[in-house]
Amino acid sequence: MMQKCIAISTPGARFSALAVKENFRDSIRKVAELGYDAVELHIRDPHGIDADEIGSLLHQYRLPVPTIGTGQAYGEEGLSFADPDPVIRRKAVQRIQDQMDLASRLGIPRVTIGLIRGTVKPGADPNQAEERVQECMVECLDYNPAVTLILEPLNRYETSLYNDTASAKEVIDRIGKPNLKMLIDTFHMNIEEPDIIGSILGVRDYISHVHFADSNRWAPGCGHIDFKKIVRALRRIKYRGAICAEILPKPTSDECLRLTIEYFGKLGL
Ligand code: LER
Ligand code: MN
Repeated sequence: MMQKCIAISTPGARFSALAVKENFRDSIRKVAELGYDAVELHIRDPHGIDADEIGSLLHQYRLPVPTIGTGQAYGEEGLSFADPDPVIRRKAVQRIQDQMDLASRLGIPRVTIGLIRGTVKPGADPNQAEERVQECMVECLDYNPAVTLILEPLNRYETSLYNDTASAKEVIDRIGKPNLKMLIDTFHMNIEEPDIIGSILGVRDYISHVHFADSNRWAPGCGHIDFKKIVRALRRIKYRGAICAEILPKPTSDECLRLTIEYFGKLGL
C-alpha cells in the first residue's frame, strides 16, 4: 500500500543526505531494478536540467515521483523565504514556482518546502522572519493550487523555523490553504519530537509524504530508530503515500540502496 521510495539527485547537486548523486540514468535504472516503487528527485534549479529526458527515463522505468526536494537552492545559492533581502526572497519564490511548473509538467503532485524556508539570522526578529516565510508560502500556494507544498519540520541544527510537527501544524492551520501539507522525516523527528509515535498520530491529517533515515542518517535499520513502530503507526492512520529513504551514501551509494530495500522488505512494505 505504501510505496518504497528513495531520494536521488539530478546531476550537479551537493546535498549530502542523498543516496545517489552520480550518473542519473544509471541511478534510475538501479533504483527500478532493486524494486523501488518511486523515486524522489532533488533539483537545485529546474532550468538547469533536461526535463524531457528525465521525464522519459522515469516513464521508461515506471517510477513515479512523489515530490521534488528543493533545499539545494538554499545550500548552494542561499535563496530563502526568511531572508531580510526582498530580492533574495523574490528569487526563492520564483524558484519554487519554477519547481511547481516542472512538477505540473512531469505529473509530480508535490514540491517540498524544507531548507528553502531559511532561518532567523543572528540578531534578526523571529516574528518578522516567520511573517516573511508565510507570505512567500502563500504566494507559491496561490500560484498553482493543483500542486501541494509540503512543509518539512527540520531539526534545530539546520534552521530555527518549524523544528517540530507542532509548530509546522500551527503554521499550516494559520495559512489554511488546502494545498499546504506536511512532510515528516524520522531523522529530524528523532531529534525534536518528544514522542515520535504520538506526534505522527497528532498530525495524521497533515502528513502527505514521509522521509525515513535512521538516527545517524544512514539507511533505516543502521541506527536506533524503531521503524517497526513507526510503520505500525502509519498503517494505523491509513497513510497510503510513499516512504522515502533520504539517507547518506553510507557505507557506499550502492550498499545503502541495497540495505534500504532489504530493510523495507523486513518492515513488510
Ligand atoms: C530535506 O528533506 C531534509 O531533510 C533536510 O535535512 C535537508 O538538509
Ligand atoms: Mn528530509
